Amino acid sequence: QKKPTYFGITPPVSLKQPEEYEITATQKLIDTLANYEQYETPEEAHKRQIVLGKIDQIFKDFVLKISVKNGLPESLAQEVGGKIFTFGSYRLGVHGRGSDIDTLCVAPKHVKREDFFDKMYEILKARPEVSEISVVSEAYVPVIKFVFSDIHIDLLFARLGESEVPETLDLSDDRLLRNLDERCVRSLNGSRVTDDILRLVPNVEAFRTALRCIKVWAKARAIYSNVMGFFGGVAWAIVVARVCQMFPNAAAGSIVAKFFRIMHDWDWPQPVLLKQIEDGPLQVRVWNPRIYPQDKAHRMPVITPAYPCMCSTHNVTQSTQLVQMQEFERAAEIADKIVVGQELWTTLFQKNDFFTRYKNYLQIVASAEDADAQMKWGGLVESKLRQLVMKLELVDNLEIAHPYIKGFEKSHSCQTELEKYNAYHGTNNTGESEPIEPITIYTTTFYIGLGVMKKDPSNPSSQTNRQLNLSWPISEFAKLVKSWDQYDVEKMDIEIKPIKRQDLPIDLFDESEKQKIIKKRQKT
Ligand code: 3AT
Ligand code: MN
Ligand code: MN
Repeated sequence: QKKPTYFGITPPVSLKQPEEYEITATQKLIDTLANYEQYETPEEAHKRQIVLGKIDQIFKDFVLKISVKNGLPESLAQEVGGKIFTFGSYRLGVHGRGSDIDTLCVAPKHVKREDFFDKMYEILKARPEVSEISVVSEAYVPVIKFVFSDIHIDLLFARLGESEVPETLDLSDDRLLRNLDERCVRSLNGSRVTDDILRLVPNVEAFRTALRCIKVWAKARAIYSNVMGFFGGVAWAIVVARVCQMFPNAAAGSIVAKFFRIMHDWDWPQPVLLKQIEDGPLQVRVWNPRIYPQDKAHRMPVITPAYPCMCSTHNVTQSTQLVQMQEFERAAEIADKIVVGQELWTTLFQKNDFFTRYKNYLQIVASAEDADAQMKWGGLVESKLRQLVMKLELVDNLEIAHPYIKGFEKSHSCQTELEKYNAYHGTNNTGESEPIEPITIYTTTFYIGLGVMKKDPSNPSSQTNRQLNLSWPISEFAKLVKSWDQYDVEKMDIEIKPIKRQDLPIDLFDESEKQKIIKKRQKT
């Protein structure tokens, strides 16, 4: 069988070489991204390499130490190896100055998970370059997080079934996954997916520039968050890679312009694939909407290329899909003009208008009386917020429940009953109040924009009853988050209430927006 000479599951759409104007537009894109501080300096790049080299050495020393401890003669222990791999934005070559380095440590069979999360942690902690170190060994993907000479590192661990891990090891072989602990399979996955993406694009440089552009755009437009139901880093990388496959010779600027149109016109829920989904040696589920009802429910499936293939966008809801489609449409119109020189790239990156777009919002305040508890509680509420969105989507007359991509954290030192009340309820009430024992309350506040259905002129009754009844979604959501096994009724609370646009806290806006908002509010 003859191997196809192209990347992807269909032949390219066009093999056209870029025109002069497309090369110009791409150069302007690179300049604009540089102005947005998206590229690190050569010194910073060099520093990252030094840090990675040190971590590699620390890990190899650690593997050697464990091997000797396990009774291996020193001479043999020198041979067992151990290798680090990077993944995430650094591996893709689209990282910014503040990005972390996502690093996977691969060890031979006799190095146990506990060894890594105890001993390797101790060794790192003792290094003078290391600060802010913490272990999350119970997570879905266990990780050691730390800062090494000012560079943030996420360190994952996988233990293979072999007795040696040579420097030549390649993680692409599916057979490596046999008989591995599930946590190891998950830890290997990030690296296998990024490597596959790079292997499956025809022109890596064009892909990188296009993806950098899409990341800046998606963050500015507030549609970059897997947790909240939008595409996350992996999904954005895959969809950009797919468009690169369709136009192997196109310049990055044109790939971006085509990208928005293609995403907008895509026949969702047809999946975005970089290669055919394949079966493999594990007893794990591979994405398949014909077999699994959950998979069939995915609205905008973007499938990871490495076995076992998974949907990176299972969190997308009716509302977040609608928001993304609106953004694709806006961006397509702007990008078409940019490519022919009639518009600037900065127009594409204009900040979203989330906090002025809707007349009504839902405000969700998660609070606790100590910072540590609030970190966990705020995280739990965030991870469940999509459930609230999906319940809101069922409310009569509600067209869209649009979650903002991040929560806002605040600490409030309270001296009076009223201040305490305000902190818990996200209000700003004033008046006389009893002094209390001073207390600090920590809050994380989330917002969901509520778009009401347009009036239907052909149906007069639709104009009368336009009240939104939100009580069921609100009470159900409160019940859901409070059923968390670490919920502490004494220390934690949640307040969910509708809030009008003009009552949104002013600190949601940046300095340039504030003046305008204040003036507008004084008028009404
Ligand atoms: P940055 O430049 O670092 O902001 P990134 O794409 O590298 O962008 P992350 O470092 O957050 O983003 O994530 C890198 C990869 O790690 C993406 C995904 O494969 C994995 N990952 C991130 N967060 C989680 C998580 N909570 N659980 C499991 N895997 C995760
Ligand atoms: Mn990263
Ligand atoms: Mn990371």
